[in-house]
Amino acid sequence: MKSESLFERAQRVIPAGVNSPVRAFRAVGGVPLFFERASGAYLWDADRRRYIDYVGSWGPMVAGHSHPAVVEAVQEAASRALSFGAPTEAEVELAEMLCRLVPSLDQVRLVSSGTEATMTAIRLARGFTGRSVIVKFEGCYHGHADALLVKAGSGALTYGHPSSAGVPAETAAHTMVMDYNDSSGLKALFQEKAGQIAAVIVEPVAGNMNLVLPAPGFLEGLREQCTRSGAVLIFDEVMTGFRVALGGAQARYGIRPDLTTLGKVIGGGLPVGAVGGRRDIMQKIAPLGPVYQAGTLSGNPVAVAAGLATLKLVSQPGFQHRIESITQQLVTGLAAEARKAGVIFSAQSIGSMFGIYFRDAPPRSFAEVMQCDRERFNRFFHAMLDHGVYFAPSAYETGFVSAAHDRPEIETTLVAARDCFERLS
Ligand code: KE4
Repeated sequence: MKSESLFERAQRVIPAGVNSPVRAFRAVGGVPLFFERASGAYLWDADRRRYIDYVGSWGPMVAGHSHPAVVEAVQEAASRALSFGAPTEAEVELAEMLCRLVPSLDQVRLVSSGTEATMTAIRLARGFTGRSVIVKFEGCYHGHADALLVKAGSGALTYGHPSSAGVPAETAAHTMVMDYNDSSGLKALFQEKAGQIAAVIVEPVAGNMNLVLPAPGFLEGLREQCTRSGAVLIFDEVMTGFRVALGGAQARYGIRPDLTTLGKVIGGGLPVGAVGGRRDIMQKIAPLGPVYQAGTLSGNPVAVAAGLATLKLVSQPGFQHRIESITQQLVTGLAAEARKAGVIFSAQSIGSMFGIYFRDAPPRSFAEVMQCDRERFNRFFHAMLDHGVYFAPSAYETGFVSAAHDRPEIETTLVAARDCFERLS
């Protein structure tokens, strides 16, 4: 296999042969696939084998791979310039579109990744409130900024510990890690530490411990506690933005965060992130205010062109409804095939995101995610890969459907799943 020889070559010059850990297939075992081409719902690997793609580059490819309108926009922008390091009309147009589509955005600052967006949101919240403590949730991932690579402390109300080497304990000490969907725990926390909390950052629909939906009242409780205490509520919608609904999870659940971070879809596959929200908070960012933030390629014209073209496609009438319906057909079909084969399995979807679980019901918390049968997922992952169906190479990742997926792709996936579930039972 060409992927094998490429992987050997890659490992000589790139740590673990990959530029982002999850790509190394260490969670599922085996040799990571090296891809060469993508179009619509499909990928082709270095051996020219075709796969139906349910990773979608971890979210960005919501319109389908290499959509002609996006490729054309990128080519046109690139033919004029690759980068200025100066303002352009296109980035104003993108900022205006984001403020129009996402209810809570008064203003927005473009950056080049989701990590940059969340790192900036944390610094903004601390600069705006003058407080230091950040609250996050077990199982939620917000990129790899030091303050967010923190795992739960020993007691429910104790400060966090680094979840990565290289993060100083003093940094982690300002971050508290709570249980996702634990509204009562949150109330206790605010009773004890309200005046110290700069911000709560949350994935309003969790997508980094597989897919976990917010329990009724959880997001409302966050909003209420933050309003009452003056803490900044940050919705990390890097993944959920334009996937859960056109205006993000905040539009679907009717909750108005103070800051929102975005990424993935808004770059259409090229590097774009964004942090935005209440004007009074955004006015604190340099060069207007004392909170520094900068980026050589922020608002890059080629990346912005890809993002604008993608957002124009996702905001077309009927786009969200159609992609949500296809995603529902996928998860309903998978659950039916597993039931027929007698395999303990469940699945759910929201918008164009879906979760598959080797557990009798979709998990509602990090602890329940840990009850999923990971070994069975890994066998299912490889069996489906042999059938030309590419799921995320980890039991703890969300799946993504694009507008290019239709009945033929769903049917092919379900026929493959039927065989794989039978082999598992
Ligand atoms: P990036 O820095 O990778 O652009 O974004 C970080 C990030 C922030 N917030 C949320 C909710 C995210 O899901 C992410 C990144 N998501 C992962 C997928 N689980 C990216 C894949 C990877 O790390 O290679």
